[in-house]
Amino acid sequence: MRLYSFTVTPNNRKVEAFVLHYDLPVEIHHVSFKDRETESPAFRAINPMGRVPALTDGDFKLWESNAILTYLATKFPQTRALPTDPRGRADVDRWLHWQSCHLMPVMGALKMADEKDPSKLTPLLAILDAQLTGRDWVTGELGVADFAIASYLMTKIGRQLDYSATPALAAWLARTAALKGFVATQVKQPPVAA
Ligand SMILES: N[C@@H](CCC(=O)N[C@@H](CS)C(=O)NCC(=O)O)C(=O)O
Repeated sequence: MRLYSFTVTPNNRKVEAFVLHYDLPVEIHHVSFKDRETESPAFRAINPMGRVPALTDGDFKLWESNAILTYLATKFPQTRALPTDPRGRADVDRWLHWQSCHLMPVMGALKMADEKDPSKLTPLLAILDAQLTGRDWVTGELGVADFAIASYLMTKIGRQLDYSATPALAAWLARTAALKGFVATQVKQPPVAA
């Protein structure tokens, strides 16, 4: 299995951190944007969107970071990172969609804005804090939702937010940041392309 990645962005970091946390047998290849690798026909044959992360498993090609997370968790059930019962799985899917449909767009808009107004994130952080109150992890056990959401709150903007009004979230973020995979992917600069 081969993961095409670029550690520094949250969508890439969530998958790399997952692979490294569970020591999965996945080769991580850091793409070179400088060499326009993602524009090459070879890469477009893997992901026609020309984006990372992307995964190959034999002749199977997969892109979209959350789909890659759930594929890896399914392929490696020893991770216990994805429930198999319908309600447990739906709960995880809910939080993955929340990350991509709500958290990511608001954080993306904040990143692009000339005048940053982090209060736009307040309702979302309150919802996540309520979910984490009385729980160590987003869906109970450590799993893919933690990797998907935490990677966004570890970005530059995420690190600058004030979490004093969301103590359960703050404690969870500290727990996730201490996970082996997140420690291993804690880079400030893009990795040097091989
Ligand atoms: N929804 C996709 C987003 C993938 C994405 O936009 N990747 C960015 C890095 S985070 C990328 O490859 N950008 C390069 C480009 O747009 O050329 C996912 O979650 O995997």
